[in-house]
Amino acid sequence: MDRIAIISDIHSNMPALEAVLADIKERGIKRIICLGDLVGKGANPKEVVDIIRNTCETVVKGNWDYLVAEVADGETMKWNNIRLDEEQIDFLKNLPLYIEFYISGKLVRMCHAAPNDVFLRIRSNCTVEEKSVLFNPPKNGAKECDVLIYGDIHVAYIQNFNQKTLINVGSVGVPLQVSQASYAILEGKLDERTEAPISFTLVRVPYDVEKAVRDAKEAKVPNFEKYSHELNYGQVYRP
Ligand SMILES: [Mn+2]
Repeated sequence: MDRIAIISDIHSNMPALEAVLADIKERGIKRIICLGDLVGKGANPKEVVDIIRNTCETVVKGNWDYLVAEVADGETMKWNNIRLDEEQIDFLKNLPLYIEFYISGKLVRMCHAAPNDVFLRIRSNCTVEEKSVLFNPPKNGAKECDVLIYGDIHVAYIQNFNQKTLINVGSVGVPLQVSQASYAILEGKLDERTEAPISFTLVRVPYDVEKAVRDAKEAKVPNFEKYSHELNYGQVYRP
């Protein structure tokens, strides 16, 4: 069996990323795919981009990666942009929007929010009809996928419907509902077109939330109150 760890939405949170990478290593998993939103919100955009480049075999583009590297408008995006060097900006600009491969007879597609749109937000409580668009072929000649794995909403869940499986891996750096870093493990026979056993695991990893909050305060990240609320309570901040 082949095992792949899928991480997403690190948002510059180093203590959370380190805890997740240590857990992946402890389990002996060698392959890691990242579903975007490396930067934004937390204290360490530069360090996080470097670590992700060195540890992940594939990285897809998130909405924050796009906004920080390619738009850089507004206080938060500028704060992140100026902390990255030219090579890191180029790396974020050139990320693909999705990747796909076969595992245990299933065509698996992975993206940040939707295969062709980093801004389409499909929440866990959306209807099956709304969620179904994620399985559509992203370009002419592509196929409908069997399994779609995404990030963006920071809420981890697995749902089966209409012979398909939809998985959100949650967020490493700004996890909602439970204040522990979230990621997923996919296990099956890689590049196998014949159906075989396959498994999807959602993992939660405790990490030093206090340190992440302290680092962000010291770094004077924009919207610190909102960020610390999200880390401490696992809820979107509503003042
Ligand atoms: Mn995000």
